[in-house]
Amino acid sequence: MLRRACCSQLLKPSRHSLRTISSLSDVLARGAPVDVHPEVQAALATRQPVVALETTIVTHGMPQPTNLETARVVENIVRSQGAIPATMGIIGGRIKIGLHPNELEHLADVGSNPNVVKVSRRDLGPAIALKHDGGTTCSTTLMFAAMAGIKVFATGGLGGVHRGGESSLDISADLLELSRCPVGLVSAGVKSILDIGRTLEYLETLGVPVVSYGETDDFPAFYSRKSGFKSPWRVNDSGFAAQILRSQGQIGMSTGAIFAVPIPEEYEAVGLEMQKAVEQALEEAEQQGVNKWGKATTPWLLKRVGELTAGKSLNSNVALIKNTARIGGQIAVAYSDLSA
Ligand code: PSU
Ligand code: MN
Repeated sequence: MLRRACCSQLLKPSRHSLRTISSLSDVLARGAPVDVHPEVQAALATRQPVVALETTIVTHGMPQPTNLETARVVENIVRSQGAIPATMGIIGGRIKIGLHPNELEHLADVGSNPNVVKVSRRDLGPAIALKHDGGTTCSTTLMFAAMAGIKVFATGGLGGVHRGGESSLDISADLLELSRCPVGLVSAGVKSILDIGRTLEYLETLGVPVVSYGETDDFPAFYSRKSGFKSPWRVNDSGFAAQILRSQGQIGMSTGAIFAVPIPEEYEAVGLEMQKAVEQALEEAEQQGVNKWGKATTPWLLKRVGELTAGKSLNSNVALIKNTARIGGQIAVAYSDLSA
């Protein structure tokens, strides 16, 4: 009897040992400052589809007032697909899983609140303890989604290995987080401010599948539908995307996945112009030593590309995130259909 109990224990590792992120109930039981929006809570309790959304794009990625307008539109697009949006953020040191409209407005009003922090994983403890406001990067949005059991996260651009990253070691925490959060991240690929080849290599090392979503296996480069690199996998249907997430979960993998959705075709023409601006911004950053500023590098480059393209990059940015929100909503719906 004793041996039997022992063996079955070996065969049945506790749920806990498979998890790298605490569940929301454990986090709340430990008294962590986390507020879940009632609508999100109700959706999670009844296994309705939910899509996580980030807010670094609101606080550090887009200028006012486009930042707030886009965040609202993106929430509505998620709803139009039959899913509930959960926009993440940090307000006064409290983690928000789903923001109330006034909280989203508060975070977006960076003019009145210039100290709002870009909160990546390493910033989370300090931002909570020191009661800061913060926009969540992909890394912290992934963490909160995993905590809450949200399976899909839609955004524009993911962080990656910066150019020269092989010596500077400037590699976004987003990548490592994708290896420990079982969440499908829907994005328009990574921007060519990054080293796209090394970003894909690093994701392979971390065991994170990169899946092109659509008609080709080209890995998109944010403003442009092609980066010159291929994704190792492709799907063209939300059901298959959802099945990938479910399969990973069934075999106990804690890994997420990247679904790379190219920018709509009508924006492709300006992609070349964007590319020139990206190269110029990178040169300027190098000359001015922006790379030495760490977390400010990405926001600085995004802002400079916007200036150099007289706002055209912003139009593209809005268009591609609307698109990823739509697909994200569809994948979330397909995932909850699978588990129904
Ligand atoms: N890329 C974009 N727009 C963005 C970001 C990246 O095109 O707004 C943001 C995302 O929140 C991403 C973060 O998670 O920047 C990555 O920053 P870093 O490279 O410092 O990790
Ligand atoms: Mn960095």
